[in-house]
Amino acid sequence: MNTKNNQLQNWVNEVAALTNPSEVYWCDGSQEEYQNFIALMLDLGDLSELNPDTFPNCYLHRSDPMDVARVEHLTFICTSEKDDAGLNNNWMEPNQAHRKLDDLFENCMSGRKMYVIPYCMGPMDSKYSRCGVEVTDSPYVVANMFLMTRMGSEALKRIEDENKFVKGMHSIGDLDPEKRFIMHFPEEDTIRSIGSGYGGNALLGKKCHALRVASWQALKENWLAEHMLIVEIENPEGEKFYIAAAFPSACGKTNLAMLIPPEVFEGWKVKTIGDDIAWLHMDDNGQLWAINPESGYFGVVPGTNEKTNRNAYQTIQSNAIYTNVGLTDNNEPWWEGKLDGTPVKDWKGDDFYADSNENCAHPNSRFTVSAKNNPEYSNLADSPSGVPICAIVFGGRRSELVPLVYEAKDWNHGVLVGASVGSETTAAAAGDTGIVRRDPMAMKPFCGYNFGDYWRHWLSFSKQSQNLPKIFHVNWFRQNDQGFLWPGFGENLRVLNWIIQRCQNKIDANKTPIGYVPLKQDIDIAGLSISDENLNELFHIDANQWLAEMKDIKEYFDEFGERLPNELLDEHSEVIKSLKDSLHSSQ
Ligand code: GTP
Ligand code: SPV
Ligand code: MN
Repeated sequence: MNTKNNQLQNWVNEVAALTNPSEVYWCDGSQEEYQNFIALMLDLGDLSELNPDTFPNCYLHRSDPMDVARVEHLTFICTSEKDDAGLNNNWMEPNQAHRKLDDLFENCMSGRKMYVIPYCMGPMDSKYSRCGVEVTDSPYVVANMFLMTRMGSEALKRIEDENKFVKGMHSIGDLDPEKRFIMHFPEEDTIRSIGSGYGGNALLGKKCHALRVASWQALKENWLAEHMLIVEIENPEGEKFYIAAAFPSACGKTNLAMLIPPEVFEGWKVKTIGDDIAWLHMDDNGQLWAINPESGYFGVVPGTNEKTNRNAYQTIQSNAIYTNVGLTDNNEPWWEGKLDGTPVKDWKGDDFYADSNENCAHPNSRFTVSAKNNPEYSNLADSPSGVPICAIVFGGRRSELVPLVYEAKDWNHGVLVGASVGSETTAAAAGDTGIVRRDPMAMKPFCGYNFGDYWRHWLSFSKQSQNLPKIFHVNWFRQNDQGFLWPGFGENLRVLNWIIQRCQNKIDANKTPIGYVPLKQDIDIAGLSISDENLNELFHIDANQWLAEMKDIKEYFDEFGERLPNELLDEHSEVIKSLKDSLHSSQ
């Protein structure tokens, strides 16, 4: 017996009987164990050591070149009713899915060891945290889970006491993309993933548990599991504000969570609570509180440097695992956007030449680090009650149309704003990049149930509370033929400052058909070289283009049929009406 909990012991025995590993190892989560796994992977050739003088305790992992990102077309939600998964998800009937996976998992670990990882998503002593156990045959997964979750003996103890945990079964299988599936059984608190060793496909605590399964639990238990960063902002007066923001994958969450204030913002302090996932609960006063279920970051490497984000750059100088970056002539990691070093190997390990048209690092290359590595880590990330959220910010990557920032008229309109998010696809998922798609609340790949029900759940909060956060939308990615109109990164604090002042009811705004837009004097541009023309462009709202956008959104909503809440359509009609009115009055 490895645990006194029968449910857990029986399940692990069952998985072992099916997958047939040579040995079963229960992880204790100690630093020593982590170092042993690193040594094992160095031995196996799964990792190589990076320059120990400049990048101490940092390692490079090269994944299979066919296994470099999430695979949305192979990700399924297996609910008994197809409609519960919704057309935002791929669906398979649960019995059929289990049969298919049983075949794939049968003997898949023979000759390999199986590792049992008990983990706790969220602070160990928080009532909002939820536990899980991932069983895997990948030492890389163990090492990543060590850096990113609270895993090991303490989590096991909580699981034994609660007798409740999400069961996650993972095997890299033979990495054949044809036999790759990431399947979720929310009604059974179960995840089964095979054929990939990469990120969100394999680190089951992250997207699979903390978003897809947790969003289902959150619906049943009246809370929210969201693809959101959580950031703490302190102004020079010493007032602290906590903002949660949902942007799609590779659209700026980690960077906003680790923001460095511009020089002219003297006295401002920004600290990170979380960079990817937030679990939100309402207290008796109707205030939303957020915890970050994770304790580490799996962040996009390309673009990270001392100028764009000094914190992120410092965070990955030691004790980091790099996946799919290139190498310099002195064995340092290298990627597009790195300001120094001479790259000589690309992410596949092939020779790299400066004049190559290929990428040196894979566009979805990632770093894994403990959150404690972050120089601006907030201790409140460990607070069992979380932090009180004053603003929720949605955003997307839109080279056209969408202004730098606007504020929703109220909560229900804010739900429309979130549900309408469109964003250009990125390398975080397999498939074409740069194509605008609807990504409601940045949850298209991560909502574990029908979006119609999800929007209804969001809307229900305005009936439960008078104290909800204000809702905003931002877009750091507007472009003209010269590139980005807005400098982004640290300068985004100028926009957050406006958001905070709106939350304090300190300033007025322009009421437009799509929401409140800043009065020009209220965005502090001191010390920023931005032309008036660009600034005007960033706040311009073209009613005709917005009418076309709203038509597109309506077509998308209509696909959800009966599950689509009427209130959302009402909000949509309101916006259309104001857009049309604005056109008439300007004629
Ligand atoms: P996931 O981990 O996939 O969920 O991504 P994320 O939302 O955390 O995105 P991240 O902060 O890692 O940024 C993704 C890419 O966008 C990186 O290449 C960044 O350099 C770039 N980026 C982030 N913020 C900004 C910004 O304000 N402006 C511009 N132009 N680029 C940005
Ligand atoms: C994302 O794609 O949103 C990520 C990376 O945060 S992964 O963990 O692979 O999902
Ligand atoms: Mn993410």
